Amino acid sequence: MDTSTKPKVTFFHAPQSRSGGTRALLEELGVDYDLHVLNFKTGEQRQSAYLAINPMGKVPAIRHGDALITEQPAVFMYLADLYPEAKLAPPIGDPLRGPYLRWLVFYGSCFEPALIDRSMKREAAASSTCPYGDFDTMLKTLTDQLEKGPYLLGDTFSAADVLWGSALNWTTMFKLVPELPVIRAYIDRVITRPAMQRAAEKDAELAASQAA
Ligand SMILES: N[C@@H](CCC(=O)N[C@@H](CS)C(=O)NCC(=O)O)C(=O)O
Repeated sequence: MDTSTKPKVTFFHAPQSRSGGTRALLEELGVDYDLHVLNFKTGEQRQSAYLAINPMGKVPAIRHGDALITEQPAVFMYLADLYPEAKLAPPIGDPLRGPYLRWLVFYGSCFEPALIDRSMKREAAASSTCPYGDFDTMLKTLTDQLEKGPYLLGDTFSAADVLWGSALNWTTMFKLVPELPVIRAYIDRVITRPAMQRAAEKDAELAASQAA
């Protein structure tokens, strides 16, 4: 598709939140977008204008033409497919397409629920019924893949690494995930990329301007 004919994406974002990963992806994609900043301190995400975008009152969300997309894995898949020239999403037919989808969805369906149970010190459901099995199995599944490296898809850097690199960065910082050497090395590999650094700097500026 010719990029010039695509409607511009509107990105709904709050600084220093989960939507930071989407900001990093947009920076990696190198595309122009409209930024719509929400102020969590004033509860803007719970007001009717934003609930019409995401009834969950959560970021990230994006609007593209008439399409509204929420939930990080869906947002990542949508954006990386929308801009194929950036080569951050293996296309259908590529043997890496399946693993790529797997790791994006694993984030939302296994990692996040496991993380929240752990942070709340909640007893998880029996591993046979729990969506993530148990925390250690979930984490080992991830770290076994990272050991193969350098990225989740081996030598191919993808949008999945933007999501995971960003998420592991804040979750290790908050000590929700152990900072194992394989995890630390992966985070460093991802977050030192120039686009990731630019996104982090812009986000810090935005947080400072909201705090002022
Ligand atoms: N399942 C959602 C979770 C997003 C989420 O939890 N976002 C937080 C930011 S860290 C949020 O918007 N919280 C605002 C609120 O719930 O009031 C996703 O992965 O996109």
